[in-house]
Amino acid sequence: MTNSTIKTYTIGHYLSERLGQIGLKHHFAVAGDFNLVLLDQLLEEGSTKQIYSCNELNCGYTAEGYARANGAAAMVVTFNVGALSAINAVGSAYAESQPVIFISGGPNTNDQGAGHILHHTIGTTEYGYQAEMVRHVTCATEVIRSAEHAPKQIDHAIRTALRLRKPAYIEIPCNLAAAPCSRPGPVSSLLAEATPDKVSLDAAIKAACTFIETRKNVAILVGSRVRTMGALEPIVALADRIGCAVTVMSAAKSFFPEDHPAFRGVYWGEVSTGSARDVIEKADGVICLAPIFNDYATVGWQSEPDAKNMLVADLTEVTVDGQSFAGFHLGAFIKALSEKAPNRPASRENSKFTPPVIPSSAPEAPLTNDEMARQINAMIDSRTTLTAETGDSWFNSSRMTLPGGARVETEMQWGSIGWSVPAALGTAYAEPDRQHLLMVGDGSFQLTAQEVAQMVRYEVPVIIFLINNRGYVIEIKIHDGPYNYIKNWDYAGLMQAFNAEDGKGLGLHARTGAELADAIAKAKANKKGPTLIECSIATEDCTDTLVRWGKKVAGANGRPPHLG
Ligand code: DPX
Ligand code: MG
Repeated sequence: MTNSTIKTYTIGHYLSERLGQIGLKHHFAVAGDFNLVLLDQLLEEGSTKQIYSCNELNCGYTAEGYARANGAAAMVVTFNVGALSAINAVGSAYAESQPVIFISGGPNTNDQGAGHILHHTIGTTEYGYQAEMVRHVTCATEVIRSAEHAPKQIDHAIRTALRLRKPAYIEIPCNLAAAPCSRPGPVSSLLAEATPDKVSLDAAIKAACTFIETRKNVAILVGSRVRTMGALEPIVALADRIGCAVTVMSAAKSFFPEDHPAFRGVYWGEVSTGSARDVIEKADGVICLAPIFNDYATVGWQSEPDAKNMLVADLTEVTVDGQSFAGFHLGAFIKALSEKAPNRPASRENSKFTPPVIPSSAPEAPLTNDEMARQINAMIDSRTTLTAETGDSWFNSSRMTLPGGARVETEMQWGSIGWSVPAALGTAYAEPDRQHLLMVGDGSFQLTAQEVAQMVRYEVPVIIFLINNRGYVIEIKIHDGPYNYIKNWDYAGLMQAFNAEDGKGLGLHARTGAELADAIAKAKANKKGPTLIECSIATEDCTDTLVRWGKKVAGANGRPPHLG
């Protein structure tokens, strides 16, 4: 049924139409009796396609990955048993600044406050606790109680999520999903950025120009939250205007074109690439665009630009020379600054960029981490998205050389292993015309492996590099113990189980460079499903940057408590 032929317009239809209006083409779901009627409404209105996940954690990560590529996403789960599983993924969306609309079915309104004990709940008679839990990982929490108020509550959640780039929660009782409801008004009030406060923006630009003018050695440091801007052109325009060197943080790999002449590498303290460390540590003025300086990014608090030398432009505020300005979004600030900023080319003129070289090995030699990373890097073109899971895949992706247009997705703030398999699937749904590569370690894969079955089901050709190094190697380097070693699986063999009678997924083994090259050729030809290439490498074989970084992070974790 299409929207115009719907006879009775319902709350579920309203939500469905809004999701389509904000630019979603899919929503992700796991069915359960508290959301079945809602799922019917979403199918009936039909603005977005319903895609199923194996479980709610995966559903959330798929939505999170989709939002990265599409700007926003929606997921639908059932009450408690579904939603509580999804909270980890919604935490990721919060930490990584992704507007995921988190929709849960809820108990029948007649059971609320009636002293009834319901299935799927903790067995008490009050049902507000799910919304209370979710409140901490969302920017708006709306529990629908009537058809009359539903439109404004749904709009409030969606508008807040889009403006703040954070997840928002909507709970719809199972007996209200099909309740008659008014039709939506124009969507523009949900989409539009709030009009920038021009006075505040002008003051911020004036302060930023003074900051740049009064520094000799200015550089730009790009942080991961610029992802929320979508396009990179404004950042390039700013770099061109100032004429300075540009570096990216590790979580912001690919958020500045590496083939741009101002690019100087990844700034990650002592594990930086190119001349990024020199550029940032010599600068007396660092323009930080939406950075997150957490313990991982600062290599255990060792490397953070000096606060007095920093201008920090975050999503909704700018801090410069001790003053703070708000009332406009990052994009508006960058655009305005790129029209007014003074020229300060010293950092670019006095530095060079030599891309890291990843060593190769003989084709018949046992596969090494270097040879694997080198071959994956060679596959990356301007239409490739590489998703890199927490683990050595971070350090491998960090040292890759990217053509303009290539994209790397990591989850360095939340860092929850298992994220990447469903997230890469979400990214691939959103951008079917790109090539999707995934690097995931054996330990991480074991958390969410079953989502590969959805890649088979929906014929999504993600190429998965499963790095089988027999354990949690990043943890081994930070703090070793028996808990870092895992049960080995026949990862490539799993594909046969996921294919069952009709799937077209491919599972391949690579134990040498030649086998990997052969597997990559087969993967590229397989357009009707995922290809999982199990890359077997030795446990001790990892990037040297991981080892150096791991020691510092272990030191930071091991600091004794301050007493008194
Ligand atoms: C853990 C991590 O095999 O990658 O390259 O071998 O390290 P590497 P693997 O995928 O192992 C990942 C492992 C166990 N972190 O080294 S990073 C702790 C952890 C986490 N997230 C969750 N649980 C535990 N990051 C959900
Ligand atoms: Mg591993």
